[in-house]
Amino acid sequence: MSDRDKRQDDDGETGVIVRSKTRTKKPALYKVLMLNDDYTPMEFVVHVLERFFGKGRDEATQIMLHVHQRGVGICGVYTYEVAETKVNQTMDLARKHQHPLQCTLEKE
Ligand code: TYC
Repeated sequence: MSDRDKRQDDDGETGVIVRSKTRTKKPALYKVLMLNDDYTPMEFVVHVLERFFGKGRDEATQIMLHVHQRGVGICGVYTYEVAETKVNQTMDLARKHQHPLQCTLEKE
């Protein structure tokens, strides 16, 4: 008998044990993608990756250079609300500094 079933069966009654929902679904994951452009300073992109994506300077620089050279790169993989927050934080700061940096979500 599962722990969940035991918890369901503590009412002192005899009879049917209700098997309630014990299976949980893993949440869907989303990639946050950064797109290259010709104007956003490299240092700004590295700063965003450190500040909002928790990267150290070396990894942030590697991701930035990957995007610069290949056109697109992955900043990280998160559940929907976390990914959406990071996209919004990135776009808000870029807008504030008048950089055209673009960041999007893609379902894994
Ligand atoms: N291509 C930009 C430059 O040469 C740098 C850059 C890198 C911009 C990554 C955006 O997502 C980006 N200044």
